Amino acid sequence: MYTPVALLCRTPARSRLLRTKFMHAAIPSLSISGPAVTTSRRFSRLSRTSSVTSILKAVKDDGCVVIESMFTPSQISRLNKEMDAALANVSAGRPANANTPPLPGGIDPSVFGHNTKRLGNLPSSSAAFREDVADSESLHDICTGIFKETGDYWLSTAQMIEIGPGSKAQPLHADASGWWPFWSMGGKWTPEFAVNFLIATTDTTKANGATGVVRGSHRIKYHDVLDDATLGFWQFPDEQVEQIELKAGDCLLLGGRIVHRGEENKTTDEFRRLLSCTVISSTLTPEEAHPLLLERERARELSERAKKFLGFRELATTIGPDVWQDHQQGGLKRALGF
Ligand SMILES: O=C(O)CCC(=O)C(=O)O
Ligand SMILES: [Fe+2]
Repeated sequence: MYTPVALLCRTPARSRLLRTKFMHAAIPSLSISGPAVTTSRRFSRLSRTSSVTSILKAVKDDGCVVIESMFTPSQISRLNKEMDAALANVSAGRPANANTPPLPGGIDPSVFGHNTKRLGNLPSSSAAFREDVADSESLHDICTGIFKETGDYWLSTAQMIEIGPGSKAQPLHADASGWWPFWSMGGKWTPEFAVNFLIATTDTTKANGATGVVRGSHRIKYHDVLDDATLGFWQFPDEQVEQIELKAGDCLLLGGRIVHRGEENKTTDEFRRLLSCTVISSTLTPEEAHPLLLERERARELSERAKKFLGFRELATTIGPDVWQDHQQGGLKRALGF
């Protein structure tokens, strides 16, 4: 299924028909089950030392959770230094995949933010990413809990998103929608299979584009709204989009279903930075081909769990065979020589 998020965020267009439908969508009725949507309660703000159980509960109940100080000031400053250098070579108003052809009609700047820079392939460009993020104890503890029903997990894509002054809001979307199970889950419960760790490397504020989320949208019943030919189920009035401000080092963990967007940067001089780190079940294919892109000499230095996270090890699934295997030479460790 072609989805707006695939068009707007990361992937080139595949289905002209569905894209055309989306572009002309009217605002449809929206079906959110469960308690009435209310903006009076804050989203949970937990911390690096909070129990994984409490973090998972918050994601299940609210669709997202803030994990305060998940990264230390020195980790963030190291990351930012590397990003300063890497972002200097990135053009604004383009998707993270610099090879993606421009969208028809010259709409790239409005879709990707005319003053927004996106940088992918972070394992290759950042030692801080390889050592502090891909090997983060909290990230792995949380992922182990989140993906326990389906097995192992790996990195789909990591992107630095720097929203510059004047960039408009990104289109609303849900991150798990890039994978087929999202569209077939209907009203039934399915385990999380794609989550996003949005790690602030600058403070994010309502003025400079702090991520906006739609409360209750993780309960949209897609089997109902997909019958609506307008495909406008991610269109919400601005009043329903609540911005979640973060301090540098905080992480906004999004479950795969919650509808959200990077917001407009209304400042004249602030560059909002967020590292978007999408992690998926081992049963799904990642967006970036990390093990084919990262130089072997760098991969060799990774911790065991970071090797697995970036695709240099086999991955277990709970109901099928292990995936990403070497069937002949005694495992990837042996085949790779590290
Ligand atoms: O920039 C943001 O605040 C949100 C980014 C986002 O939605 C994504 O990376 O999927
Ligand atoms: Fe997103």
